[in-house]
Formats: sequence, C-alpha cells, structure tokens
Amino acid sequence: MACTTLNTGMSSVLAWLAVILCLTVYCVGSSPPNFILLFADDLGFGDLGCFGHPTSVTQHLDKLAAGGLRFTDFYVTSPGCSPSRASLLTGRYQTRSGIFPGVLSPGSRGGLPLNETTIAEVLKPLGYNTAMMGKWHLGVGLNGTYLPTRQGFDSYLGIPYSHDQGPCHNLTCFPPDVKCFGFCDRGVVTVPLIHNENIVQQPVDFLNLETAYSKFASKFIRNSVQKGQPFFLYYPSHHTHYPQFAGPRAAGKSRRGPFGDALMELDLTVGEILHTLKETGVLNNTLIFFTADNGPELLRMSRGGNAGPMKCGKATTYEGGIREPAIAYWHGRISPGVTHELASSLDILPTFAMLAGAPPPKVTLDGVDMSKILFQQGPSKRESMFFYPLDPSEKIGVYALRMGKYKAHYYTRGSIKSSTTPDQDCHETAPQKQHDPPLLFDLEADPSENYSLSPQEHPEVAIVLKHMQHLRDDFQASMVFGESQGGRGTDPALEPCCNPSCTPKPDCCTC
Ligand code: CSN
Ligand code: MG
Repeated sequence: MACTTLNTGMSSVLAWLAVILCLTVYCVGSSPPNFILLFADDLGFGDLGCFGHPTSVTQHLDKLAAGGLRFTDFYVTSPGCSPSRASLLTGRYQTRSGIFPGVLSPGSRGGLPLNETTIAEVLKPLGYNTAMMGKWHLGVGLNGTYLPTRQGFDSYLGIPYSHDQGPCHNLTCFPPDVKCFGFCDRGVVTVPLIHNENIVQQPVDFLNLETAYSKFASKFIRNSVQKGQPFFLYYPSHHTHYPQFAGPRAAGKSRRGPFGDALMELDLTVGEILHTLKETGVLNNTLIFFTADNGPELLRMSRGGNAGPMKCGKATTYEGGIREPAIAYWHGRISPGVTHELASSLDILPTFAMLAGAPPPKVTLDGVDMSKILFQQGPSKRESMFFYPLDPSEKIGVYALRMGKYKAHYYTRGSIKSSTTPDQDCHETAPQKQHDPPLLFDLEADPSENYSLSPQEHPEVAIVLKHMQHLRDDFQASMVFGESQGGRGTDPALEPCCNPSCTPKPDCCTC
C-alpha cells in the first residue's frame, strides 16, 4: 500500500530512495510478524516438562521449547498477578502505573490507567489485528472503563480476574459431581464471561472455557490471515491458578493430579493454536512467547505449582516468586537452544515493537529490546532487575536486586501464599526483615539462595555490594510512583453484573 502511494505520487530523488527502501523492507522482505503471547497463572519455574518436572504433561509447550529458545534467567517484576501483568503489557515497573498494593478485586475502582501504553496499543497503528482471551486482572471499573478493549485490544473473550475471586461453589471437577478442593470468595458476584465489553455468561462455564478460547483463537487467526492483517494474540490462561480444575479433555488425565490436569488443559489450547498457525500457513511468520505471571502458590501444597530449585514461591521476592520459565519460538528464525541471559517480561513490549517496526512509546520504559538474545546475536542489554514486594512503598523501596549473576536482598518477607513447604523463610510467620549488609547470593553457583556470600570468605562481596548500592540508589531516585490503583478502594456496585439493576445483589447476578 505504502509503496504504491509513494510510487505514483512523488518524483524527487528522495522519494525514489524511499520507494527503494520501502520495496526492500516491506514488499520484498516479509510482512510484519505475528505475535502470540502465552501467559500462565501462578506457574513455577519447575512446572513444565521442559523445565524438569517429572510428571507434568506439557507436550506442546515442550515442543516449543525443543524447537525454540528456553530461558533460564527470565524474571517477572512482581510475585503477584495484577502488577506482573501491568509490567508485561506496558514494559514498565508496576510502581509507575500504580498497580499496587496487592491485586485488583471484582469491585475495584482502579485499573491499569488508560494513559499507559500497552503492547496492543503499540502494534495497533501498524495495522495489527489485536485480541485477548483469558484472565485480564487489570481492572473493570465503571461501565468497563478498564477492560482490554479500552487498552488496544480489538476483541476480548475472558474472565476479568481470578476464578477464586467469586463464589466458586459451582465449580466442579470431572467427573462433574466431584467438588473442587479449597475455598473461594463469598459475598461477591460469580465470575462472569466477558465478550468485548458485554457479560455473555454469569457464572462462566469454567469446564468449557478453554474450549471456547481454542475456538476464539482459531477464528481470530483465520480472520486476520484472510484479511492479510498481521496479528497479536494475548492469551493469559486462568490455569494454573487455584482452585485447580480442568475440562473433560484433561480432567483426571495427568499423573500429577488436579494441578497437572489444569496445566495439561492449558497445554492443549497451546497445541490448538499451533495447529491453526500451521493450517493457515503463518507459522514461519509468527513469534510465540510463553511465560507466567508469578511463582507457585505453595499454600495449596501438591495442588499448587512447583518452583523447582528456586526458593519459596508466590508473593515473595525470593527466586521462586519471580523467576519464571520462558520460551521464545519462531519457526525458521529462532534457533533451538537455551539462553542464560538475563531477561524480563518488561522486555517483551520493546522487542515486539522493534520486530514490528513500531516506535516505542514515548514514556519511561524499563524494558529493553531482547531481539539479540532471541537471534543469538549478542548478550542481553539488561544488566539488572529490581524487585518490589506486593505492597511497594517509596520509603522502603526495592526488596531485592539482581545484577549479573548476583542477587542482593535488602529486605525479605514470607507470605501466606508461600507457606507449607519446610522452608520457614517462605512462611507468613517470617516478618519483613531488613538486611544490612544485604544478603548476597551468586545465583549461577547457588540458584536456590541457600548460601549467602560472607565478606570474610569472598573478598569481592564488598565491591559487588557497593556497585549494587549505586544501581539501587540511581533506580530509586528516578522511580516515580503512580497513583495507587488499589488505594482507590472497592465499591460493590462496580462488581460486574449481567443484570445490573437486579436485587438482591450479588445473588441476582445470574444469567
Ligand atoms: S493472583 O491470586 O490474582 O493470581 O495474584 O486470586 O494476593 O490477595 C491473589 N491476593 C486472590 C490472588 C487474592 C487471588 C490474591
Ligand atoms: Mg497469578
């Protein structure tokens, strides 16, 4: 399109140069790539077959890993859901967008501020078709103010928050008369299924939700290909968040029990997306990226995820809370292998923007382009990674910092979400503790954070800590906290209800 316009409308030398450039980049070269961003929920470093779990059934994700790039040192910005997702979609630490403290609730007044630029909004001006299916958890607000359709997604099918944030007594496992394990929130509306901005089912039929996603993805990909549009599909599944369940295709099918079944069902949807990409002939022009929002909810014992060799899990800034499995797959473009380069969910927006040829948003970005890692063309541009707790404060600042192979803990704290394993440091009973000097670990030699380096035995400790202190000071001096969205509170009237004027709520919100 751009070529014809230039060709017919201009005759100066400059214009001809532009034509030649255009012909090389767009007309002769390939069209902009498609992006598929797969995001699991509360999934640990050790949960996938390709990351060493002995009984997980993740054949499709394992295939992506075998044919793509597997990251060993990939981090999210937060050990909790909403903040981690805010960073993923904006390339910015959650403190800037205000997605704290904790996670958003069904009746939250707040959400991801509309002036934040998401990956979808970066790609939209280039003519991308954008869609999301899955768990949003970045706000609903009055009349759907904060839904994905207001943040650059042309279409959306999914649930607005976690499935335990509603009375899940209707959630049954397979066979259908078996109740799922555990408790969910009472006194709020049942979890709705939202299509674009409309509630199409309440309560959502969880056992058929993954099947609905598969159909949605297939239709979206086929439509985009038919229209000759590049596309971006964001698929953050409700799996493998507590309470665990699976639809009939996966329930009772894994060796690992309810968690394994849920993971298997997620993996089946991944397989169906891959199948559609192959059928429509766009697999070679599609970058697929997989990771997860935060570490395992160890509170759920064998029904929670597994952090593998990493310490603790969800809601802690130990490695188990924030280091995630990640896979980048692009058939014919990314060589199979493993990378130990430092990378983050923050880097996905700049990387997709670069590959699409989109200018990065004119905001303070914390992410860096990681395409050199993907194509094995050089080291990471990322030198460090900062970690805040789920309730970050400007006064306390970052809890931990990774720089190169080192990680320093300035503060540590356990969490109810990471209770139940034998490691007492992970538990709710481990209060916030300041470390001065900080605990320092060499994560290459000791990824489990078992042996803090003592200055007596390791003369480099003082120098490393000094360097890290500078990094931390500079980072904190430049960090501007956004308005706390969690701080805006909740209003029961904002809970999504398919029958808005009914009484008595929340029970009448059933359609
Ligand atoms: S999360 O899990 O949304 O995946 O982070 O479903 O921290 O209070 C976390 N929380 C409900 C949850 C509450 C969740 C919390
Ligand atoms: Mg989560």
